[in-house]
This record gives sequence, structure tokens and C-alpha cells, in this order.
Amino acid sequence: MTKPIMVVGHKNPDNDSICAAVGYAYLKNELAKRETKEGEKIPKYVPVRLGPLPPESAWVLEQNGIEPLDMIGHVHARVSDVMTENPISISHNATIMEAGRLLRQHNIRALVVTNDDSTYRGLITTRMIAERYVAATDLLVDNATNQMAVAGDLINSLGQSVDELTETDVIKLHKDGLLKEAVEDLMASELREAIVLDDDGFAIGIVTRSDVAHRPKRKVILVDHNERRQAANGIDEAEVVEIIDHHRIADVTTANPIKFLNLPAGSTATIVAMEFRRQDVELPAHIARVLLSALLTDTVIMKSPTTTDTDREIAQYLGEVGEVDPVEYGLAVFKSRAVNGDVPVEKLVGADSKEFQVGDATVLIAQHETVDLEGVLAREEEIRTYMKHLQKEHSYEFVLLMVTDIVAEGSQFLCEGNHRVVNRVFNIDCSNKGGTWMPGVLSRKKQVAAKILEA
Ligand SMILES: [Mn+2]
Repeated sequence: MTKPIMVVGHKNPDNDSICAAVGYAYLKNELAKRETKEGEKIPKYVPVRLGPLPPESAWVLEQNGIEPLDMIGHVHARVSDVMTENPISISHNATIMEAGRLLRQHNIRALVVTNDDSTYRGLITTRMIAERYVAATDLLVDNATNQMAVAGDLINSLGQSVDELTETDVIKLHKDGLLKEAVEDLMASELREAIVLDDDGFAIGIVTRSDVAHRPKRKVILVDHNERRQAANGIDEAEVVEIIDHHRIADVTTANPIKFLNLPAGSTATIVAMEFRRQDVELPAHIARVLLSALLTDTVIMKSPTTTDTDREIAQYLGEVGEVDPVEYGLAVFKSRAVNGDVPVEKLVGADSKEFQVGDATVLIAQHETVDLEGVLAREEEIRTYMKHLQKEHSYEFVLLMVTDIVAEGSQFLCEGNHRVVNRVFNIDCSNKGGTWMPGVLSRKKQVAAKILEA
């Protein structure tokens, strides 16, 4: 079975990472249907996420009748990527003859032995049966007349119960387990097979040494990032087959040339929408609205200086196809974010936070967009305590939080840790109680991170 290709945004997903993944997976599935030759298997593209769904994304997906994306913990190869599903089984009460017949019939080397309630009990393999037969020669000793005794023993063995030969000391795996670890265990064991059990103790798969001889890689398409530290764990072991992004070119590497589409647009969703037009794929209204929502959150309803003419043109196009007014739709999307007072501080600071490497140091720049700046600042003490905790726990040089007021069009800077660089770059003292108001600063990427990285 060919495994689906995952379309995934960055860690700590924002609305663009979610919606660009949804939109691009839709586009790729349409293209796959168009381009796959008859008789060939159509590849499947599945949007996934690396963290909690932002509240506005949950709202957008629900409004447009799209199932929430599955969350994945990593892209390392898993046991389920190589296992043979639904292994052939035999009751522990069956005879060796019946086991032999099943093994021949299915041309396999191992059978799952089951208990009376069909749960897994052990394995019986061709090798165990062969060893049993070889053992019959023990009766030979030095007297030729004993050959009859050997033949008799062999005949008896056919009626012997499977139970007597069942190996119960078998490596047990979980389908979501890391393949790398399974391989190590399997190579160190005497048996050539390992069994995959579900939570109820039923055998759902079997993994043999030959299954793991060539390590399969999981295929992924990255959207809205091309930086390893923002990518799924295990990205170095996966096969990145495409990248669609609007961030600076960073450090994800590939073994082969790939489609790497990077444009200085306001959102990845903008680029995805352009791809629908370029490839001449019909854009349904609900996908248009999903993409529009991401364009609008990433560009703060086109107020952010990252907004390009292309974004404005695409927003209008998506509004027409999606039958909504872009600005009104944007306000509805922002309104769907939880009210400030309800947001736990971990989310307020952490939901949209990104790590950056500045020389030898790692810094964290977080952003919280709001329509109620006062409400957020009323929680300053709680927020700063949490920022200090984050800074210590991850040894960040500093943690900077931009509380962005999208109506007033500016950001309040709060900083913890060694914020010398922030002070110097912006000519402020951001450790002051209440923080520092930065009028016109809306974009973390262009107006904050870029300046700090250049400093
Ligand atoms: Mn983005």
C-alpha cells in the first residue's frame, strides 16, 4: 500500500500553516486525479499539523465543513510503514500439519498463534517446524534400526499441537512505534519476526527482518516553513518532496531537486491560490475562504507591511470565488479568536511563538494579535512570569512578546531575559513595566525578526 504524502506547516501552527496545508493538499489531490495514468494508483495528499489548532483555524474549518487536521508528533518512519497487515493466524489447538498447510497455502514463513479468544499468543515459523524435524534425528544414535523410530516420531509430530512449538518470546511492537528502534530490537533478537499488537492484544501486523532491510522514508510537503528547527521532528529522515513558503530560505536540505516555491508574499495561502490559477485547477468556494482567512491573518487584514500588491489582488479574487467581502471576513476570523481573558497564559504567549538563532544564542519571539490591548496588559505580571519561565527552561537569550493591536496598528513590546539586542535595535527599554508601544509595528518577520537577525 502506498502511504499518503503529508502536507504539513510549521511547529506551533498558525492559521496560514493550517489553511495553506488544507488548500495545497486539495490542489495536489486534484492534480493527482488529473495526471495519474489509468491503472496506476492515485497518490493521496493529506494535510496534517504539528500542534494545537489555533482557535481561528478551528472556526474557519468548521464554517467551511472541513474536518480538523490530524496532529502528528514526528515524521520518523513508524512500524506501521513497513508491517504486513492482517497476518495469517492459527489457533493454538491446531496441529502442526494444519500449520504446515497454511504456511504453504499463503507462501509465508510465520503464523500468528492465537488464544481461544483470538488474542495473540505467540508465533510459529517454518524454522521452528524444521528444527522439530531435525530434532527427530536425535533418535538415530548409532543404530540403523532406529530409522523407523525417527520416521515414527516425524509422523507423530504432524499430529502434535501448535502449542508445543509456539514461540512466545517474540518482540512486541506498537504500530506507532519508531521504526529505528524496532529495527535495533529485531536485529538483536534471535527471531527474524516481530509482532505488532493493538491495545486489546490482537495481532494486527507482522514485521520481518527483510521488511526493514531498506528503510522507507515518509514523504512530506512543507508549507509555510523551510527551516529545520520549525519543521517536524525526524525531518532529516523524511523525504521532502516539495516546499511552498514565503519565509527566508533556511536550512531544510533534500537529496534530489524538488519543487521549491518561495515568494516574498504576505502568506503561503497567497502562493497556494496562485498555484490554483497557474495549474488551472477549479477552486471551490470553501477552499477559497480557507485560503483567504490565512492570507488575512498573516497580513493582519492587509495592514501589515508584508502585504504585497499580489496579496491584495489574490484577496479580491478569493473573496469573489468564496463569495465574501475580504475585510469583513477578516474581521470575523479575528473575532473568532478567544477573548483575551479566557486564553490561558501558555497560549497567549506560546500559541504563535518562533525560535530564531542569533549567533550562538537562541531567542524566542512571540506574537499575540488582539483587538483588546488593555485586556492583555492587565495580565502583564502573569505574562512576564510565564515568559521568564520559558526563557529559563529553554535557555533563551531573551523572550520577546509583541502584543499587536490590529485596530490601533502597532505592538506593545514585552521582553524578559538579556534584551540588550532588542533595546539597541529599537532604541527602547522594553523591560519597563507596561512595556513599550511600537506604533506601526505589525510584522514579526519583517519589522522585528529581520532587524534582530541583522543586528
Ligand atoms: Mn505564513
